[in-house]
Amino acid sequence: MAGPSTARRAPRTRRLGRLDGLAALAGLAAGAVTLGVGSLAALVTGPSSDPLVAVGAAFVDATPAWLKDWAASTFGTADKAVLTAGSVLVLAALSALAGVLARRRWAWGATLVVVLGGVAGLAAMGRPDAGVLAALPSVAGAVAGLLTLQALLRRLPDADAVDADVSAAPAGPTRRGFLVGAAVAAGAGIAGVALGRVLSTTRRGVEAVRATLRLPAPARSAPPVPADVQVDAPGVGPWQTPVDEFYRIDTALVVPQVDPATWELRVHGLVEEEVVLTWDDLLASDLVEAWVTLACVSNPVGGDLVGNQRWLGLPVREVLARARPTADADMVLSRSVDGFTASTPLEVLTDDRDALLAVAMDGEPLPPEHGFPVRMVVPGLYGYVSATKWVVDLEVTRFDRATAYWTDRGWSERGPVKTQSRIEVPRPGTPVEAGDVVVAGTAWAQHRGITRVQVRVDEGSWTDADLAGDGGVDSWRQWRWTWPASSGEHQLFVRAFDPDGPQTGEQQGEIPDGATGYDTVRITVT
Ligand SMILES: Nc1nc2c(c(=O)[nH]1)N[C@H]1C(S)=C(S)[C@@H](COP(=O)(O)O)O[C@H]1N2
Ligand SMILES: [Mo]
Repeated sequence: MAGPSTARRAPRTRRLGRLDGLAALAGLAAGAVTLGVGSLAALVTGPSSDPLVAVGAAFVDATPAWLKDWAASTFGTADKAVLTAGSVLVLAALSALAGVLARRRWAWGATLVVVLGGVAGLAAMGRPDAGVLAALPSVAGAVAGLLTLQALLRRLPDADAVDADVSAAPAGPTRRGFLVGAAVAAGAGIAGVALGRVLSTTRRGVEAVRATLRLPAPARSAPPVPADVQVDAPGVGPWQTPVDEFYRIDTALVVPQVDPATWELRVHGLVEEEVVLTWDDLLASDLVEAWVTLACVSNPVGGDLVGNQRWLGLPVREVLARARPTADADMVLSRSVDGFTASTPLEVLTDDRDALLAVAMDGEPLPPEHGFPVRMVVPGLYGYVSATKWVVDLEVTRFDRATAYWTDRGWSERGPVKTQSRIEVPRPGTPVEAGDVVVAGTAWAQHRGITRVQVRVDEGSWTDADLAGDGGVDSWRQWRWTWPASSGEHQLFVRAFDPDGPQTGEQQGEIPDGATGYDTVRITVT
């Protein structure tokens, strides 16, 4: 039975448990200080050297394609925020553990902190744009974290005082004193992270440079857009996608900040002559303007990872002509400042289409998240094999010699856009009344052009829809059909034609080279 000694041991265990709780708090506070110092130090060494960013980016690159796909389809474009939140949670757990270990034996906790700092430092050094000091923020952060942890653990009340109120244990460290110290450290760390994030986007003044840039007038303007490209049907999206609504897809956790003054494009590999193009060279060249619809290979049937815009840029073939590719070359591997790569067939970049090194969208310098200062835009190809943002390098090579970012993750090495169409009105689930109902949407077959769109109701036959004005073969085309709707449950289907015939109705998912199948909506007619 419980004697006096066991009666005393139980509360002592509880007191030790509370000490572990306080030690975990010390660990959390030290973790926050680590991130804060790391984030501030990264202001000097570059955004990708921020420990949290570096680890997240390395994780993104190491993620298997199926997991990335699942994350993108589950969280959509919030996948980056989810990744950051997940990393912070894991880091918080490890920090708390470091605190608990360090209280028992300093060397254990310290080792964990050093290992975490080392992993972050290595991840930062492994980023494609890493500078020589890339590991510095992680190292500085780990040192600051260790000092914080040590200072806080010294302020831990001893086991017997942990429960005592202040007046009962006036001499030694108190619980309240410890909590104040931990809160101050954690607050300082979080403030450091916030300040680092805010300053990193303004510090280099790339946004300021962008705001004052003057772009030259095009040497060749885009052909005038017919007045009737926008179909007369409320609810159909704009033919010209507003820049701030243009979909964004990339692997960058922080938007790369590239100063045009230091931007260079190196063209090398299987060429007679290496070429280095500066921003001034680029702007001094004859720039052309073109309407091009950009689409993502991950766009599901009926999806909205597609947009149409007016781009200004230098045809890639002009730059390639200066470099003179050798006869055995068949591919150009474009590379962005953050290491993303795309493999584009050489023939697509040298034929007469408007494959551009683009500097503007809708007449304004590219927004940073769309590739400022220079990106590629290639009519007819999905973005993952052509539309490299923040592009800094073109390696002329061969498909049997080099592979690109998404090809290494299971996607096709070539990505011509598949002919697609979607129904935008009526929206699924909206009740409509029997009678004439406007059915309308958009179709695209970049660089081939949409020649016809047909609609089908239930198992009926295909009927031609009216096509809106034609903005050119590289742009999408809107369509409209008046449906004599009878009451009941109905299902509408759409299909588009390019000069080679109708799109396929065979259903395929996005992997490995783009989804196919008919877009469809179910409508209840009353
Ligand atoms: N540097 C870089 N460029 C990139 C990508 C990327 O991850 N990194 N993603 C590509 C993909 S998959 C697509 S669909 C387009 C999207 O361009 P947007 O974000 O301007 O719409 O950019 C392409 N260019
Ligand atoms: Mo994409």
